[in-house]
Amino acid sequence: MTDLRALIDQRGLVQIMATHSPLSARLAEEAGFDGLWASGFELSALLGLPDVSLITMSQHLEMLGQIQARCKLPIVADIDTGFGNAVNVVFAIQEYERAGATAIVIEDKTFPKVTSLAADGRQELLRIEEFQGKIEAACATRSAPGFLVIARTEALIAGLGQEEAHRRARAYVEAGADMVLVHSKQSTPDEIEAFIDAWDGAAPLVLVPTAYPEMTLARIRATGKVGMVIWGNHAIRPAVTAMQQAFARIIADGGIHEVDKDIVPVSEIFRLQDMDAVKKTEKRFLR
Ligand code: SPV
Ligand code: MG
Repeated sequence: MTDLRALIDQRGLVQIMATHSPLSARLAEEAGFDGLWASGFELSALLGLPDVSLITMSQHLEMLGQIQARCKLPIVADIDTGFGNAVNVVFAIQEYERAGATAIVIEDKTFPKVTSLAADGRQELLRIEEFQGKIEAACATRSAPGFLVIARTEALIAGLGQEEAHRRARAYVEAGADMVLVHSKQSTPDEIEAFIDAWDGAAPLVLVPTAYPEMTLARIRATGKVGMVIWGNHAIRPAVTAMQQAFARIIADGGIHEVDKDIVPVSEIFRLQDMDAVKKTEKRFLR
């Protein structure tokens, strides 16, 4: 398991791809991403549920464990609000470290939370002091020094403005956060770039540019203040696009004869399932 902190020190900026399954994790690894985002949004969507604190810690940990068993990339776990107060955070950190996470992101919303990018989402934030307690609890509980505690502020998402976002980000770094994720749902990078410009660099920032896709990797790197970019839901959305298109074509074409040439062959799925290993095992042990 790679030490993400060391990787960020070495590279300056790492790219983390969203995932919801061992299969999507393996594809992200083969594509060359530096790590995985064990996304609550993606797992909720996979289960056909809205991302409003419905999935349990056990469900999320199970996904993480399954991914970890099949993929070597470091995992950044999206632990939402930490499943309760600081007491719950202590328990969660123990569980996520045991499950093999390299980092956690914890957000300053109240439980149950509402997904950030919903147009009219009900966004309520915790008192700063209470969230500082959760950050301190996470830092005091981790056992691996390389385990990153990333504080996520939803101040811009909640419409509280730049000043409040900075006040919160600074307070979370004072509480011990290694990095600060600042989230925005504006459709242009203006809001996030204004935040970055005024940031004193007390800790590296983390961005999730889903809503403002013109914020390219080069543009993010040029700020010099961002250590991690999370491509937040880019495993589940391309999967949905691909399935919608293929399913519609099968209905329209009256069979799979047309679509077949545009999808991976079954042999590619065998490769991703490690069927070769099964063959070797058969040869060695089946008598
Ligand atoms: C997630 O992927 O679960 C996130 C990112 O938290 S977002 O959905 O943009 O809030
Ligand atoms: Mg989430």
